[in-house]
Amino acid sequence: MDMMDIPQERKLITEVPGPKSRALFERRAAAIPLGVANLHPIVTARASGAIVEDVDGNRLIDLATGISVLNVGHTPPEVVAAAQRQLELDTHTCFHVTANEPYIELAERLNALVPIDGPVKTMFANSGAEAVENAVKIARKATGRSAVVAFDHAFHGRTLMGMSLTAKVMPYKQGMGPFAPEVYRLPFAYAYRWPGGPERCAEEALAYAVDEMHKHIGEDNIACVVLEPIQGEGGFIVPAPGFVEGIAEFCATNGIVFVADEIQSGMGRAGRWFAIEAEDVHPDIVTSAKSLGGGLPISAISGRADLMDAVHVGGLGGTYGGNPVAAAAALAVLDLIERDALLDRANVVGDTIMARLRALEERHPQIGEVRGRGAMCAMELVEDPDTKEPLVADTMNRIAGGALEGGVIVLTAGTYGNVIRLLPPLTIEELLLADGLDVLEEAVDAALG
Ligand code: PLZ
Repeated sequence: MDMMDIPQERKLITEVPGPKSRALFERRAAAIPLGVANLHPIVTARASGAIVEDVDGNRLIDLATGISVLNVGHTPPEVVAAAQRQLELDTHTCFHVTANEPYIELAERLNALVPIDGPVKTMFANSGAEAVENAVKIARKATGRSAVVAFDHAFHGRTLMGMSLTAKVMPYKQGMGPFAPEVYRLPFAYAYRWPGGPERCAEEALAYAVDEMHKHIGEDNIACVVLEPIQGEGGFIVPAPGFVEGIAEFCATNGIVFVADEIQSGMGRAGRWFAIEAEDVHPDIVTSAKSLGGGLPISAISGRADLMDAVHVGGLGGTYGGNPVAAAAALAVLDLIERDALLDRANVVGDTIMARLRALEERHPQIGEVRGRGAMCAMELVEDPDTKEPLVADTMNRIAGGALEGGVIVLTAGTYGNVIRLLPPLTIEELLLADGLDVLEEAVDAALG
């Protein structure tokens, strides 16, 4: 066992949050702006595998993984060692000044992995938002067009273009406009809430989108469509079958760049390297981030070589993009996903979670829908299954807060904040996952009565 390994067991030695977390949160309140939110009032001391140990010594089961960043688990020794090795060799020269091998090798690895047809090239940035920004820049330069299409319930980041593409106004946009121009929003094929019912969702959403792109935007004006193959922040919305394919076909026919934002859904989370692989669709550009770096900040923009090379020399980049330490960590992450067959594990973990959520759904009519792919699973909660009115925030907080008090970290999501999403490490041990789900189940039972 590695020196820093933490036993993979839930263990509560104080109430949660404990006194040390509470004291640090007082300092935090004085030193850090209100706008930077915390979902849980916990301060981390260290983390390993699927366990987060807080400053009070409590060991919490992490079913949130820093919002989909630790698909390979916290601090796996291979990733830590790769980053440490690179730290001692070279931390930064800036790729624009002198290149480094991890950047080049990671580009080669991703070029071979992304489900894009033909030759592929990849560049790196630091965050998901920056990846989306670059995808739009490349699509605009390559097409000579300016319009960008995004969807209801989408999340693409907090920078100006990212925020403009993001759907939800509170908390992400309120009072922070004006937003980037030439962004158009279309309905997403959200079967559970589709007015005409789930059976008609894909067909109607697609017909509406195509008509809108033709009549109101003009296909010849559209540089790119940016789409999450499974929406993340929006509530783990799996698009109704056929919708994504139809959008991709419309893009291909009309010279529109199809961008799959895989920042949350990629790197094995949905049981495939990239969630879009379930759709029989070949995107033109794929954005990756989060679990790519296994905890270190790095994002990737992979695209058809002809598009990527449409930008003139010097038109892309940034000081830290593809930082060698983060790139070395990312290479170790890709190795781990391959070595430990984590795509298969994602499906096993997902089956376990789905079975438990479905059993809960039987007991509680307020669980309106259980959905997901691979280990990207969620339940949407409502006040009443007929009206589908979202469950009130207070009850949602009791579920997430109840789980935390029991030693399990879960996340909410959704435009209406009424979704519990589960993002455990793909490496989580079965017994630990079962224990975490027991605690969640108790919290749901207590909150829903
Ligand atoms: N695209 C699909 O999920 C980040 C946001 C957390 P950054 N999602 C977590 C928060 O409250 O800000 C995300 C995403 C998709 C883009 C992004 C943006 O990635 O690395 O946070 O910039």
